[in-house]
Amino acid sequence: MRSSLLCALLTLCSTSVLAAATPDAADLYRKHCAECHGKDRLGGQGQALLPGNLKRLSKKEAAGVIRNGRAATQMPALGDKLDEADIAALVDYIYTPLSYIPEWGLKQIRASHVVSHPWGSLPDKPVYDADPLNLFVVVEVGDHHATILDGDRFEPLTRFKTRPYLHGGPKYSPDGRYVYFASRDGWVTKYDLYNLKTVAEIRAGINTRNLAVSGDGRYVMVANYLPHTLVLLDARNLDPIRVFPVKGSDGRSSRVSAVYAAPPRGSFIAALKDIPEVWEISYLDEPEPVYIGLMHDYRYQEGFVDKGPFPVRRIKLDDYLDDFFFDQSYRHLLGAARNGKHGQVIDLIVGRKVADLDLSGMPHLGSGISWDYQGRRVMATPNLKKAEVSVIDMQTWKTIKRIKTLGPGFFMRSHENSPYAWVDVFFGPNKDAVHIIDKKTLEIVKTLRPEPGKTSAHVEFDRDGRHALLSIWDKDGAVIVYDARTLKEVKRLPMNKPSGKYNVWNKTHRSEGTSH
Ligand code: DHE
Repeated sequence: MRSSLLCALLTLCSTSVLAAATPDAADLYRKHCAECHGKDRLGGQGQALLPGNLKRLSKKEAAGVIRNGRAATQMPALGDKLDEADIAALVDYIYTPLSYIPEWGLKQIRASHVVSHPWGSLPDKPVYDADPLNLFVVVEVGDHHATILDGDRFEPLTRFKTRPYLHGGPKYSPDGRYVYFASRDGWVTKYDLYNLKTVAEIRAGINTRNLAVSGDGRYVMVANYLPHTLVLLDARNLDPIRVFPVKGSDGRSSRVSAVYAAPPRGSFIAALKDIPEVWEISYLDEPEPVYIGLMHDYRYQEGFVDKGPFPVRRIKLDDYLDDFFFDQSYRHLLGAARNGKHGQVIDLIVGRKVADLDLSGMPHLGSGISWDYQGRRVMATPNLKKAEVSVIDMQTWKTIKRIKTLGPGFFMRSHENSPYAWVDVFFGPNKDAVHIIDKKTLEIVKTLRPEPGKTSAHVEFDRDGRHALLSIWDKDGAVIVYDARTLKEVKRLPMNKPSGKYNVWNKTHRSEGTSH
């Protein structure tokens, strides 16, 4: 009796010692990671955690991210919840290949397709009397909704449920009638802004970055992290046309950092995350000749890997690209790797790097803007790791000023008709501040704190540049309308964590003060 009790105690003891020595990684993952990265590690609000998607991160760095969080993302520090053994177990877990990764090719994409109102079936006239070109789409990530805002009266026209985890700017058709949203889990939604109705949806990937709409409005291109693909859709009903596997010349595949349309070039430009290449995919019909910039047909230069419809041109680079920006002519692409010390300028006509950029603060180039300063064009970008805005001369590609801010920022915005550029302080104790920079002097002229203690971020101007709209990023948040000249508050609209707002006119006219 006594010996069996002893035996039972010993077993209990050894089990708990064993349990302490070998943490249950799957359980830890379920508790701490699954909500954002998906229960199957295939991504959700956070990226997919699979060996193929973690190629640029060493295991040591991955442990650091789990312990300390990741700058400029929603990844929190878990170091106070997990000990070193837990962290090591989680690292091993996420670097273990899944026994099965679901396929997401044309067949699966087609099977997800829903068309509620086929192309041409709804009236061609707005169902409201507001200016359809001065609407704002406001994405409210707090409860996954979007509000359509009349940009003259600043009154909502409607509010509707979106797919969860929308990320990146929704993109408009060139006439401003339709808006296309992408969610991090791969859904593309097309919404008719005249009839205020969702017209079609399709799941183009498992874990998606963003989408772009061609300059002629005929195509939508979707950039994916998982699978490693670009997906081309017919913009009318979102029918899939082609899946481009993203592979380098050595057969290695890559996530896509982002895709944008370059309307003057008639192409989509995609930056790749795991291969140092930029891809340019022409959407122009053959055999129409294309003359751009230097007046020669770039499609017949060396470098295109195929010459069929939607030919892919590969431009080799020195480094990966996580983020990029175009000049107004779309001849130059300014790009940077998030962990890189320098950015690079790529001339899209000659197809190679032409300059380095002095950018070491992890620039958020996708959020950059440009304007004329003392007779030359400059671009300015916030930095995700440094409390400064970098201002770059776009002729010499030199950084001409570093404007010190109260903390790293995420978004910068202006308008042709405004003397000011607005930049948020997204991170740190001053996350409730937003700076207003005089574009003529490159000095901060005012710092607003619209809602002390709450993150204020992301500004977008109305069509004429007379008002600037700013978000309070909180479940109990708001969009605040400012008079863009006097910098006084005009109106406050309660909203549920409004992440971004997008003005139809400014986006469709490629305003120099906003992203396109
Ligand atoms: Fe974004 C745009 C990448 C984290 C909110 N973000 C973009 C774009 C890219 C990008 C490439 C441009 C796409 C477009 O508009 O077509 N974002 C990244 C990252 O790599 C990063 C740092 C890490 C990640 O998790 O992917 C990142 N982004 C965030 C956030 O944590 C933010 C603040 C909250 C969220 O929703 O996840 C965030 N990103 C946004 C917003 C835009 C955006 C609101 C659109 C800005 C615009 O005005 O166009």
